[in-house]
Amino acid sequence: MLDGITRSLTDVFKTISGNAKITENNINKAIADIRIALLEADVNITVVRNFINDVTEKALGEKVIRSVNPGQQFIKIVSDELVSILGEKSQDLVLKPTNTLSIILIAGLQGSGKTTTTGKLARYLKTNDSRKVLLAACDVYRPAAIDQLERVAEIAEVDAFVGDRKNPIKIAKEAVKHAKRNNYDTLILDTAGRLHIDKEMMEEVRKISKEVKPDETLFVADSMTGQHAVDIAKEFNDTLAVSGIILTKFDSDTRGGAAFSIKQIIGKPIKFVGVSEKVDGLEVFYPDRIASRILGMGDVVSLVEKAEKVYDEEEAARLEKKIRKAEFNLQDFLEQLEQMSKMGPLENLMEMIPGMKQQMQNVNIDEKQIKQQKAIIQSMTLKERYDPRLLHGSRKRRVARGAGVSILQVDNLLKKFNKSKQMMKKMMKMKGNMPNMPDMDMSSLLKR
Ligand SMILES: Nc1nc2c(ncn2[C@@H]2O[C@H](COP(=O)(O)OP(=O)(O)OP(=O)(O)O)[C@@H](O)[C@H]2O)c(=O)[nH]1
Ligand SMILES: [Mg+2]
Repeated sequence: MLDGITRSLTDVFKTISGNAKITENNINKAIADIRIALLEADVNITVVRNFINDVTEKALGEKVIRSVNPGQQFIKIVSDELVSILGEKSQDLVLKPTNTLSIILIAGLQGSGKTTTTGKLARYLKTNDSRKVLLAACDVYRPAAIDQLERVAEIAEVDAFVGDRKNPIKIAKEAVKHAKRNNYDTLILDTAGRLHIDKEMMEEVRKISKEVKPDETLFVADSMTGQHAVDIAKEFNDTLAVSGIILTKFDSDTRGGAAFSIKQIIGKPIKFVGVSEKVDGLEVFYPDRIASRILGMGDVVSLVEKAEKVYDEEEAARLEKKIRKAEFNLQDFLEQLEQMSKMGPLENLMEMIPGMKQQMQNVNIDEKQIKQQKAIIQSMTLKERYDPRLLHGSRKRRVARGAGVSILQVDNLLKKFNKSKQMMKKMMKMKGNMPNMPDMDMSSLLKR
């Protein structure tokens, strides 16, 4: 269903690949085309606007890596941004261990695919997690709804509970009792859908939720309804504290906007997508795979990732040389801080370097502080960054104001910078004798 976006983006990249470097001029057309592609795919306008701003800023701010062409690098930037919009990583269901009953409440509009999804989810949890699943039919309004759920349960090879076939809240309550008594570990409640949001329906599902206190409340949205799905999801989320979204009919020929907008606007993750009418047509939602499917350019993305790694290594070598010659300046320091933020949470990074965690135990890593340090350096002119000795009186006041900090904080940064510069020099001398030491110890810069 994402073909439309894919096609438009492929054209965009063809245009930009011929250019020697990324400039405002040569990405303008590409950015405008991406904008149109997303709007045509029915992505929410605010989401599109933020996306475009972020991509532009990153594309112009990024240094071009020598071994890839700007078009390739631009694809990587767009890909990263797509992933961040879709939600970074896949999100599992959060259920209790199988010695207690976990409850999943399924809600959504009429025809969105709730009953079908209930069956798929049962099959998924049974096959992947060996769960003992019970389905309950809380839709008593549509004449054939209960029969449909029983059929769905049969296909998924799980049991169904129908209760008194009259009162959804009572059915839900009794289903919980029945499940506990018979050692089921997972109960999925299929609820009634209506054509539009109406008070009665919301009230009913809210009461069921209050009664059974579900572990997961999954909102089922038909991806074919585009932006409409987002508005509805918002209303459900206000009433029900939705914990995740399942986008159905992802296999259909829709424009795909819902997938982009829903996570951004509702702030809840898409956990699964429905990809067929069959019982096994449910897939975990992997943002990076979707992004690369959209771009149809997975190879390029991994090529750039590799090149970036080489680039980072070259950059580290360049810095090391500067430090040896005591040329390390605040601009380099800023670049180091940026590299560090790019690599993700510092705690994780430290864990990746053998022996680093112990060394860092007394060091308080504060990402907010890093942000502040970056802001201070960013408020300096290039000249000041190269020669911090210039920073006196009015210059210092200007920097403090620019970064929204006190003069004392600017002084602190400068002190730390000077100290670390000396320390780095010492370390570099040591490193000459110890070739296996990690490349650079930034710990002194991070101490409060
Ligand atoms: N192609 C495709 N069809 C789907 C998918 N999910 C559901 N459907 C179809 O959508 C239609 C409606 O599905 P139901 O599961 O009955 O929807 P519902 O939300 O339970 O509907 P009500 O109970 O009437 O509110 C059926 O024809 C399903 O086969 C999907 O992921 N892909
Ligand atoms: Mg149904």
